[in-house]
Amino acid sequence: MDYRRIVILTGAGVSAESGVDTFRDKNGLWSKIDYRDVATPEGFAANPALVHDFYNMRRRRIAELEPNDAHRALARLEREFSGEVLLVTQNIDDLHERAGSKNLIHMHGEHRSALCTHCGDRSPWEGDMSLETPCPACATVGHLRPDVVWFGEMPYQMERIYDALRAADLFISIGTSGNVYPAAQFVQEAGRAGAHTIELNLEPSDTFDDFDEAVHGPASRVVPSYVD
Ligand code: BV8
Repeated sequence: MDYRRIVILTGAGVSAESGVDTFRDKNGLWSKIDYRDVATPEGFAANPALVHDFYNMRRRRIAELEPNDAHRALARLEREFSGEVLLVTQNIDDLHERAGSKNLIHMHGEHRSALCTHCGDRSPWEGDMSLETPCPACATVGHLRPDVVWFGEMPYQMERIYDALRAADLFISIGTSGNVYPAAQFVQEAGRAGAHTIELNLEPSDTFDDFDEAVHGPASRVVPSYVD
């Protein structure tokens, strides 16, 4: 069957071989710091300096890294495929863009964006951020935060994502452990719509049983061999 509408979901595993930390692998970020302290609104309210340090460290790290063959294969698929490809990423890094992907949704936000809790402005952002940093739009100080979606916050563009899942005939999940909702439910949504569902991951994810098909191995090898 040749597909017309593909939805792809990526997680930290697609960027792992570029050097981006994953979260739940044995040396992942959540083994070093409690997610409640740095990836929740409560954590930010309690200790904004700690949260800014956490995201400043990740922003600096991402700036040094390059896309890998998995990112490049997904950008090629979008360029060369005659139907539609929507790439939904849980990642806050910009490696998909830097590889050439354009039809892309960062459902958990982006490291290179700042959100002002005073005026609501979202601005492109480079470099470190702190409570002393003025908002680029309203110039107030003490209201700037990383423009990422923390636990308990609504992910971005959910309506657009669900519309695409319900119209998809192919759903490919790449490099995600299937631990975090609502992303972990996307495979079921696409499956209910009749899409063929595939997991491309280093190892079986927590939602492995929800997929029609799976290929396990490193993304930089498995993704090009699957999409090219
Ligand atoms: C929300 C911030 C509601 C950004 C992150 C049921 C339904 C709905 C919600 C919930 C639910 N049950 C629980 C919830 C609440 C919660 C949740 O899911 N909790 C979990 C812990 C149970 N969800 C939420 O709070 C979400 N919001 O539901 O809002 C709402 C409704 C109305 C109004 C308001 C709110 C928000 C979730 C977003 C949280 N933000 N981070 C950042 O700092 O980056 S979470 C964090 O996990 C990242 O965003 C990350 O992207 C995400 C998923 O992790 P993965 O990408 O999968 O990474 P992980 O390390 O886990 O796995 C990596 C995988 O790659 C592994 O499988 C590994 O084997 C593989 N791999 C490794 N190397 C390679 C590889 N694969 C291939 N090649 C390799 N080389």
